[in-house]
Amino acid sequence: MYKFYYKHVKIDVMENNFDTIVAIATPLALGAIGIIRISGDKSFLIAQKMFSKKIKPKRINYGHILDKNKKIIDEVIVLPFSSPHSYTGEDVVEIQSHGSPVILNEIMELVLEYGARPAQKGEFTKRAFLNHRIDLTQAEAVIDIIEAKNTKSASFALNNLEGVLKDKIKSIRISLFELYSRVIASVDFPEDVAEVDNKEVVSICSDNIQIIENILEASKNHNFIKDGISSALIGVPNIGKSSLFNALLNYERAIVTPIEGTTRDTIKETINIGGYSLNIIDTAGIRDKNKADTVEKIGIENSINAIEHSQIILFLVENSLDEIDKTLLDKAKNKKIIFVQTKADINTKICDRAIKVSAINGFGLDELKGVLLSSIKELVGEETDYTTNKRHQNCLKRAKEYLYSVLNTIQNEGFADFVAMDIKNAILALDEISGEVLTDSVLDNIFENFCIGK
Ligand SMILES: Nc1nc2c(ncn2[C@@H]2O[C@H](COP(=O)(O)OP(=O)(O)OP(=O)(O)O)[C@@H](O)[C@H]2O)c(=O)[nH]1
Ligand SMILES: [Mg+2]
Repeated sequence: MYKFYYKHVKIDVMENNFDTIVAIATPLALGAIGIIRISGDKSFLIAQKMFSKKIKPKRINYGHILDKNKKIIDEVIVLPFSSPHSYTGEDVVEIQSHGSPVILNEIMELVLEYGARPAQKGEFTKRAFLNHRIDLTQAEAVIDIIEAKNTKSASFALNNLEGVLKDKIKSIRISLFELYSRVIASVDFPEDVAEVDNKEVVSICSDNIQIIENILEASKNHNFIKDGISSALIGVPNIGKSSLFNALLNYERAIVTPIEGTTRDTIKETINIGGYSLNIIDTAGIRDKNKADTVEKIGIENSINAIEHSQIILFLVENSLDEIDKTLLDKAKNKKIIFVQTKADINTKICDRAIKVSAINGFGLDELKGVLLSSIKELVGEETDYTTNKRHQNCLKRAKEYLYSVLNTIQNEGFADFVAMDIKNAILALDEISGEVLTDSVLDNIFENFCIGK
């Protein structure tokens, strides 16, 4: 049972004596290859008991997995990784079998019978962290890579795994730690160590506040990149919203009919534009509420909500921008607006400020996607090469508040002890990001989001 960590040293915990764990690391579905991963002191021993030949270290071992009666379960490849040169830092064996759920389960059961226990979610990565192979930002990057919905998120998460965020936080920490050491030395040994000039303290803290604020500012974009940007299709009934929605998705997702009020509920789907996720929302046509029935009225309310929750609004018109309801335009005034003129294949009217498209023959779709991409890029702003999650952002906000408190103390001519205490607290908040200080519950919370076998 781990209670508390400080600089990776466990306090009030049992010996670092992990048992041996096993999991099927690939999805339990039909596939060419399936992988079973074993980690812990007994992993080599267990693998040897079930393998047809002597397992050679640092080699790709080809052979068979045999059950307790020496009957062949499957033809496999066994990859042994000796501690500390493995994913978890412990002895690890990966068994590559055929990707059959039946075989994978049979091998898994055999490993359990020979003394391993089933791994919990994220337990392999948790061990990599506890064995100091990676810090917490890198462990979180693993799940971000697995869950990435677009190439951008995947590449930023990969950078985190390589340590980009870790190094960024480390450089703030180094500067604050150096300052803290000098301030605390002057407090503890006033006769021997000169006081640190307040101007210098203010300058170092202000610089670091600025760096933290820049990271927090960029984090808004991280959320956009990770979860996607939302875009609602808005317009009167029958204007062609669902048809355009289907054309952008490239399949018939929404029902299209010549009957006004066909779409009742909002439908959301995600497409990939230039490596970004765009969540497109098809909405109910908005018309005079008095003409609509109860179901349609609810649909209209949902459409208004869709405007409020989207960053890009596509207003669809047939002939002119005057068709757009003024109150809806008003609701979208802080959003990116794109005007689209529909049914270009049969519509000859000219509407200057709108992009002409046809959902029937695809005319204008590339132009529309180009404009969508520029709008996404404007919203995302300057990209960073790393990403942050809510937990990191929370710690950064706390570190920033402590540094502001330092500035406040100095402005009010407070004691140097208080200055030292606040700098120390800022450092501790930063250490939570890397996982050098954290509690069991934070750790459990992070790894609960993982899948089994990772
Ligand atoms: N010729 C032509 N017809 C289109 C085009 N887009 C839509 N339509 C037709 O217009 C009618 C209405 O299309 P929908 O896509 O259902 O319109 P909507 O805006 O979703 O309508 P509601 O869901 O009722 O609000 C259908 O008969 C479509 O076939 C287009 O680009 N060209
Ligand atoms: Mg529709």
